[in-house]
Amino acid sequence: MTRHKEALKWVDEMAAMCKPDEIVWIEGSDAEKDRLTEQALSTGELHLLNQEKYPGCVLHRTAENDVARTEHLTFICTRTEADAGPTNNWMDPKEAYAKVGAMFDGCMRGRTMYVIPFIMGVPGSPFRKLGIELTDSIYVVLNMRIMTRIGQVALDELGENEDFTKCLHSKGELDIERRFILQFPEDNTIWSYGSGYGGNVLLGKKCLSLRIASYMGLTEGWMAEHMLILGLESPDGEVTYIAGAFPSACGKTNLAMLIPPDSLPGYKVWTVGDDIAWIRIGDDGRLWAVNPEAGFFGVAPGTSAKSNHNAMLTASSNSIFTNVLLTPDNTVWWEGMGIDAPDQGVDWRGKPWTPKDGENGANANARFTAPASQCPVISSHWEDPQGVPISAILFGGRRAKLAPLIYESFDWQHGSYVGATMASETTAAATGAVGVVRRDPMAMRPFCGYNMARYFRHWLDIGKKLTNPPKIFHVNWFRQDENGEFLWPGYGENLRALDWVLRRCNDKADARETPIGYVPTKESLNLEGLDISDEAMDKLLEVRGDDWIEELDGMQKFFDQFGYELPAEMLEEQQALKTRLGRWD
Ligand code: OXD
Ligand code: MN
Repeated sequence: MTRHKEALKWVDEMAAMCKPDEIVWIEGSDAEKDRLTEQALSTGELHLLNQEKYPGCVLHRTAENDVARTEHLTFICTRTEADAGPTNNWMDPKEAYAKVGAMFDGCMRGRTMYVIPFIMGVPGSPFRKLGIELTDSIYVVLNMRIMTRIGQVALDELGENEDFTKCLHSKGELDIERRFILQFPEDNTIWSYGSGYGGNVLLGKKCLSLRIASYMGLTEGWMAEHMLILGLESPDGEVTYIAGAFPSACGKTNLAMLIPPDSLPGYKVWTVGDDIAWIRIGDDGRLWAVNPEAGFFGVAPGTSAKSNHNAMLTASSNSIFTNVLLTPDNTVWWEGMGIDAPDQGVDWRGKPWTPKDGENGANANARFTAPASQCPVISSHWEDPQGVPISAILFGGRRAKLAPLIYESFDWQHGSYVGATMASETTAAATGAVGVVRRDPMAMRPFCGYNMARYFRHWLDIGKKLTNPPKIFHVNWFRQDENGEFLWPGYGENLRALDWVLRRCNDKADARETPIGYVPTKESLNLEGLDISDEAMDKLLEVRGDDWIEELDGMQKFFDQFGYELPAEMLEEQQALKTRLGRWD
């Protein structure tokens, strides 16, 4: 337990509201994990997988209506609506506490309340943040155990008076009509009711490390970003760190663990993080980034030995699979796993399944939760308390048209504009239609804990303080030809774009200046050993003025909603792009 008076008082108060039969403080030991796993196996909350093939692995199925983040039920609860801004759902904190407090009232009767002290970041790091999550779900405890650092180690950091984020979760009735994910940035508090899906309930992840942390970053002068972090080792052995913001389910985990193609010998990619970066200005005027998480909560469908062999290896032991297909030999399978479907199985809903049914065996947003330490290419700096220095930032999304394979922004301000006007086709990571283009600035639209116009301001302000800013690039692995075929092979071949980034950082690669930024000349990309036609390369690097002029409309509409709060620099960049496009043919 702890001598932290405020924590004890808060746990008492929440217990008085939720009325659990029992309260259990989580210590983080292996014996505790085994005990909880046994218990969850006995109730069917977890299913034990084939321990020879998947040692230490279990399977969980969420409720059918609860398989992805629910953005329409996610609220930023600040005193004024303007503080949440036009891209967030807002609820008055008083109303939110009253409304959802009534749902929490008595919700843990007959259940146990687990108290999970946790650290985002590494113990002893000046950049770590502490939280305590109260939950009635063993699945949550076991996931938090992988994704964060829990138990005694966190209590030790908490001491008697350290600040912590108060995180309260209950599965409630798992009724979508009674589901709310509430962030109270001004109170350093999160309330999540009625869900059992990872992004809604592992409160250290999206809710704390992005929504609450972005607000902390604003007030404390740092940035919480939806970014992977990787170290790219070049043939001369030097490692350059790159951070990349991509919307959910756009391949961050794959890029973070990329395996270089044989035709580009001597390169290595080291994984620092696959989803979240906390970034600060170092004494050297550079940006330094840490990964606050301890595990990966990756999308299973599409993950294969070909697309991400390292993720397959990482998740082959001590991992939790959610909403995948269960095979007759008690292992897991999903669409795009790169191996034939079994003749039959039990699908993510728990129903008998055969490939002939014509339905997916795994949910499109099925996940694996795996310890980062098991990743074969984990960086030796992934737990460095100071983080790693960032030389380049990538923005990217899914765009069938428009954006070239890669381009470089002119400077930090222009790069911030490129990030602010990012758009992507939606994926299954959140409920709602898939494949619709929506603006997703810096891939943070669902995760920014305050008014996004002020978030843009924060980006611009940070840039002004950097004496050695990273270069900012935009990439698009998803451009298609007229027949809807992807033009770029992706996966390991994405290294060719990273290699160009590296050489641009060292002034060793050519580019042509276009209205949108510097685009590689064909010759400046290393295409050695890649089977791609000249015509495809031309299309991949094409900047079509008409398409961009059309895009300006969408960008302007997006900006308009922020009114006077939008930083003037953004409009300046928008106008400058318009002018450059006017001169371009
Ligand atoms: C995630 C997401 O789970 O972005 O990382 O949805
Ligand atoms: Mn994410």
